[in-house]
Amino acid sequence: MQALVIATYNESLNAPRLVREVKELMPDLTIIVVDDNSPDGTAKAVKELALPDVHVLVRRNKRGYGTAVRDGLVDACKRGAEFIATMDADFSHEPKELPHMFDALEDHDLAIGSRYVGGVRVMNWHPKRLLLSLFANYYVRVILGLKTLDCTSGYRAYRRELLTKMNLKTIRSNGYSFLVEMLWRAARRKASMAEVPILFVERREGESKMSGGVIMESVFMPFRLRLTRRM
Ligand SMILES: Nc1nc2c(ncn2[C@@H]2O[C@H](COP(=O)(O)OP(=O)(O)OP(=O)(O)O)[C@@H](O)[C@H]2O)c(=O)[nH]1
Ligand SMILES: [Mg+2]
Repeated sequence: MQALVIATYNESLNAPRLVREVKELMPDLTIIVVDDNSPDGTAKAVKELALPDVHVLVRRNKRGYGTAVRDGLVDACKRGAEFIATMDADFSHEPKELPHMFDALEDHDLAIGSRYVGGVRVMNWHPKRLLLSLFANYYVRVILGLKTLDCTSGYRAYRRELLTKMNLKTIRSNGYSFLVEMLWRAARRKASMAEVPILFVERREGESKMSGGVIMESVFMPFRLRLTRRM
């Protein structure tokens, strides 16, 4: 069984459309939307689609991207999914790439939808944002010794066996750091990883959740991961 986890916060303009599009493309896919009680009614809008195998987990308040994805992954495992993908709700990750992500899991433990493999593919990003992302990726590769060109892409697919080895309960980072920590844990468990080329498109609807706190977490977290390994 294959599943998809989508974290949402105030995505009522995007999430129902995305879920419908993905279901048209892959009718048998189980979709788990993890919403933090969005004031704009995202959860209700997805539930109203009343599509088969679409589940909405509503958490009481806004607790961040990382823990939302983690809760979704745990839920997907409980439901018996073998291959589990994650994507953003805002159409930055194109549904048509999803089958390629699952295909890559046939011979890998982890598939990363990569903006930077074989050249840079991002649309409508301010150059400052692109530079920040490229720098952040270089930074974590150097400090953590990761080989992946796109360490902060949230478009991914994991094999269940890998997730069960990764001890998700103890993951503490929450923003982009969550993505880096997941990669680090996978690398330490000798996971085989595929970078699947994707085109990343900046969101059209809804507001950005990029914040100073998220950036600061990303600056310190790679050091924390290295230090805890030493201890
Ligand atoms: N459940 C939950 N989802 C979140 C939270 N923060 C962000 N998300 C969702 O996580 C996904 C990624 O967040 P984005 O805001 O798109 O992050 P980004 O792509 O780096 O930045 P922008 O697209 O510029 O806003 C989206 O589907 C968001 O709705 C949160 O606190 N809780
Ligand atoms: Mg986005």
